Amino acid sequence: MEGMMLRVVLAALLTAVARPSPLPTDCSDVYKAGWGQSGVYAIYPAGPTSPVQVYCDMSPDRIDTSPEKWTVIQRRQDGTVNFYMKWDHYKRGFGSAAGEYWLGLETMHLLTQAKKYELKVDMEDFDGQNVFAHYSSFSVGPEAEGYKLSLGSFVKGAAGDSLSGHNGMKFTTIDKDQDTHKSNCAQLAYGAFWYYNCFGANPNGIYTWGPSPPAHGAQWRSFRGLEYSLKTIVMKIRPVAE
Ligand SMILES: [Ca+2]
Repeated sequence: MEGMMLRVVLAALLTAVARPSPLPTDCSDVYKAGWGQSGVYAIYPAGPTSPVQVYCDMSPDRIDTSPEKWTVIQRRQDGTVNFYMKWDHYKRGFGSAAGEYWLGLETMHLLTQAKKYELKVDMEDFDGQNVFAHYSSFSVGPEAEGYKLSLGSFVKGAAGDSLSGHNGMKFTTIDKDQDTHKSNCAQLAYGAFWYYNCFGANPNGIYTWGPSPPAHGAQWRSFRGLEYSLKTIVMKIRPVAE
């Protein structure tokens, strides 16, 4: 009897030790852990030894006012961070989660293989117009497949759909050409993205404060066209159907 009791107690102890720690993998988890303010948080999509700084957009939903729990994966807002970077930077991420940054393709892959996410792209021009484009799903494949983009359907948004053409494309940087153009679109467009031949959206293009030479800015074709670099552009994801 005593031996059996001991085994029961040991089993209970082992269960307690083996239970995974409640480290957040995204901003939805951050919110569930009790943090409801927008700001910079650490998430752990690759496990407890690999924290990643991220900006969580907890701004209230316009309809039911509950926080939206978006995980920001890319943000341009003032031109302070150089986005004309090479493959290794786009793989690992760069910039500051408190300002402009790119989360990193590997982290995007880890996040989006673990849960199904939707994507919203917020943008603003220098005339104060705020628009967005919302997509039903967003995921990034493994590095072995070139971090291929899988994008769901365009749901809504006054920005219009300038991203669907990028669906199924591998990621291209100045030093890794995986696009369908005979040249390298990252070199032609001064950016890095899931280019095809070449793009409808160039959110990582050179920050040029408004009017820009054709195909040189942070651009969204169906909003301000390809001769205008936006004031802000933010890509953010959250789990579908929560
Ligand atoms: Ca090419």
